[in-house]
Amino acid sequence: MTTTAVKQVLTEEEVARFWEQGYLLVKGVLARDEAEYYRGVILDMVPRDLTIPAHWHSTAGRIKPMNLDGNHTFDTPELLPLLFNERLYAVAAQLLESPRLRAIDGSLGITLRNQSRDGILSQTPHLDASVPADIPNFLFNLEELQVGGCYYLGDVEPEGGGIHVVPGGHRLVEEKAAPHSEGRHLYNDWKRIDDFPVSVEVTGEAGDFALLHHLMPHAASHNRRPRPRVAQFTRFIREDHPHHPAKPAPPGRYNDRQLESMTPLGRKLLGVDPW
Ligand SMILES: O=C(O)CCC(=O)C(=O)O
Ligand SMILES: [Fe+2]
Repeated sequence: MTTTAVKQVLTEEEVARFWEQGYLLVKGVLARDEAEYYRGVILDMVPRDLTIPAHWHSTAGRIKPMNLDGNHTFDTPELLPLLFNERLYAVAAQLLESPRLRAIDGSLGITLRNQSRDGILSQTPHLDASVPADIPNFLFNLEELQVGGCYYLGDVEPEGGGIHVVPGGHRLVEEKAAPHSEGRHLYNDWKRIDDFPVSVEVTGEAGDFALLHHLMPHAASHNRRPRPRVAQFTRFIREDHPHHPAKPAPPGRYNDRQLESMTPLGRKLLGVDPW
């Protein structure tokens, strides 16, 4: 077992802002040309005749590629490195106060220009917390925390389909859930947060990462700009997570090409090698 020190990549001010606001735009996680590369890989998945495969999701201009088996993780050798970006990992390790993390998710989203007059949001504000919905309440500790969000693989200007968040909303979730015996089940298991303060759009540049606390109410928004918003979602949890304790990747989980694309850090974050 090796112990790796947690590198301090965020300033004290950024760390304080994350805990206060519940989100942080991490600038320049990818270089602009890297972001453009991943953007191209994802856009090339869309059939050029715009026939959207029946097993993909498509809602209000938001296209979510899916695998045939219903899994939303895209871990091809081309996209896999997004799950083990060194800088983003260092940010997550600093916030989670542990170097021993797992990287999860790997889902994708393409938000097309959409003139719907049906409000600003294309989703009800919700949580995707790292806590099973049958658990009575959150623990509100670092072991249970999940930090994650989306890489912006192109500039996201105002009304460009940026993710919406409620500044400080994670603290409001805790305030409501903590004293309640069934806090995990409020707001329909936190899938319909309908009376929280107004949300704001997280804008950013190609290569930035919108990082959210897992108790941050958030929602997708309509894209009013011509260019699609292309995003990849990555999340981090600690190896000692109370509900998802780390297990090694089962033999055969990754093929040779996937294994070749993994760095030593990637192998640990994906459970191929132990920490
Ligand atoms: O695409 C976005 O900006 C957010 C999507 C989201 O939160 C979700 O699909 O759970
Ligand atoms: Fe979500």
